[in-house]
Amino acid sequence: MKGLGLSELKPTVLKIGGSVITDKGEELKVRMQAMNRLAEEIRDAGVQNLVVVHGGGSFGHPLAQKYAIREGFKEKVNRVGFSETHHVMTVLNGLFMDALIWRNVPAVSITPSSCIITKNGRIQCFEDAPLRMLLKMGFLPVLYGDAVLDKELGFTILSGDQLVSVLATMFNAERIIIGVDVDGLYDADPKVDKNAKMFKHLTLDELKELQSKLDKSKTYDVTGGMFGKIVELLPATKHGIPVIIVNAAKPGYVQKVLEGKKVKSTLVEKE
Ligand code: IP8
Repeated sequence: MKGLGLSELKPTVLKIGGSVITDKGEELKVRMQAMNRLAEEIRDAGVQNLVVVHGGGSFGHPLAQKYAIREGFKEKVNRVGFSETHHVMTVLNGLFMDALIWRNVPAVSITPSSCIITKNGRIQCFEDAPLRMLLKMGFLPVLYGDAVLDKELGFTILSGDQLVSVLATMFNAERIIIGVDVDGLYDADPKVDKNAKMFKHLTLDELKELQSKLDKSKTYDVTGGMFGKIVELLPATKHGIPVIIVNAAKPGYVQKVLEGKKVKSTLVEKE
């Protein structure tokens, strides 16, 4: 295994949004068809050096909200809430792992709460040796947004987006692919605003400008966390890692982007 640094591997980091693999309209409802299709797309694209991160959707989020896990440890009841939130994420992850492994993908799950500790919600410790070794050996590591321990708060929620950004920067990723349930990044929520304009290409400066405008925009608050994603991904973009935002709910799109082919999407680059 000597002489195979991760900077040479330059992995691709792929995020699959929780809204793609679960139905956010109903608690604990998985979209098994989408999950199976995405597992096939990942297998067929055959990308070497890939890390997958998935979101929480209707598994992690309702429980995290019910017990206010993000705000930290307060009382006994939210301690059980932490366990429940983490547990349902392992269930969702297990379903995705099934879909991948049954299709012959050498995927291995890495539990974020077992290797990451945050401080005020930001990743502070990351025991990444197993992840590095898995990548070097040609496995597909799969991580997810999780309920994690936090040095200040006791515990909190770590979003898959922060994880993607940190992983990509740590491993000097070749690119980040963000699979969501809309076609790319818009200036308003395309699900409620017919006139929402999609960006095909954004530079870091344009993105920052957009961020300051959108900050004041109430409409954008309802875009299913898209704005939060951008804020999380800014450090990786600054690092020079291109980010492609693509519709993972549309069959074949993720596969094509993984294969380096062009599809309708938003590309965010440093310049
Ligand atoms: O869906 C959050 O991950 P995200 C995970 O990537 C939990 O924001 C546990 C709510």
